[in-house]
Amino acid sequence: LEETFRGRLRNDHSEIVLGGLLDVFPKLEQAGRIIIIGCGTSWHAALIGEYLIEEYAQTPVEVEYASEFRYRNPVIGEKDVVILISQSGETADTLAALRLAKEKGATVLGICNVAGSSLARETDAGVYTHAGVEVGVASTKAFTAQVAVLTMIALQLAKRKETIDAETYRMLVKELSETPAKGRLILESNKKIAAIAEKYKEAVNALYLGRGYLFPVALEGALKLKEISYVHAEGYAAGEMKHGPIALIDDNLPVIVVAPQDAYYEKVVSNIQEVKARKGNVIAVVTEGDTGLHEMVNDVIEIPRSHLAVAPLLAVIPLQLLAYHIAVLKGCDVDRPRNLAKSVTV
Ligand code: F1P
Repeated sequence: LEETFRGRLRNDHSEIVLGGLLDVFPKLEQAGRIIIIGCGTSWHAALIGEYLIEEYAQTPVEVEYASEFRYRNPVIGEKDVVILISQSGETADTLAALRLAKEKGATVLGICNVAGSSLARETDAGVYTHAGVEVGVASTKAFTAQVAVLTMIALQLAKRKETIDAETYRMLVKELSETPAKGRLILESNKKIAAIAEKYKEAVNALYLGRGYLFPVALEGALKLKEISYVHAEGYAAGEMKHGPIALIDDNLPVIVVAPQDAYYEKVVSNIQEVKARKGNVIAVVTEGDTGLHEMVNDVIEIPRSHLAVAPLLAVIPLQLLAYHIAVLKGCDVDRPRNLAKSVTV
């Protein structure tokens, strides 16, 4: 995160500078619609981007899987701005989506980690995530960096469109600037998370729940567990639990609930009660000091208090660590999971 913010967040919290987008910001301001496209983890980041841009900049956003977008006949034109997200910049579906959007006259922007990649070359403009070299096949720090870039885009756009006031803008830039230090604090829970992983290493299924900005984080937590530990995991918007997944809950099912004290807190607590009433095992990611929840659930992982808009950057870390420890305990190769490729170029 520090690298992603370097030179982009002014120390006095007065400004976000996204040099790569300077020329295209007027296009973004006038966009009738923004379409964000990616695959896998990048698609989860896109969903958070949708929530942030609609909340703060009030531009309509659609999120698409590149693998769907490229094969249908999407209604898209010159007024649309398409943001393509890819760690590698070489994912075949994302590149095909880019070319289709370009052909139809849209402005195409990239969020990418690899300088000189096809995505970086073919987009009109973009932002590098500066997530360093991703050694593991499954995206982790690239996700955090993608979300950080999308948050900066949303806030910068909101400022330019004057859909947020100067005070809110400064407060959110400050919140962003505090996330690297808060992220480091979460890493100190590593041993505790390893102990929780030990308890659940035999699980064959897992359910991840979150609301609002933390719904895509639940999706991402489930994907990480699937990718590196080969445990079947489902991520759900917590409010959707009663529409199906509730049938899965019994005393064998770990349910990982992202439950910081935010605007959705009361609702998430009632979801936890529903799981507990059916004897599910709840691992909750909570705001530090939230002792009320400690008593209600089986295991807790604390994260520092933060504004809702930056919470995904923090809440995903314990979920990545949990997937990592379960994979290690199961003897899986966390860096090179079976059947997966770093760049899916076909
Ligand atoms: C997309 C992706 C990753 C996933 C795995 C396979 O890659 O689905 O999100 O973790 O590595 O590829 P990219 O387009 O972001 O490079």
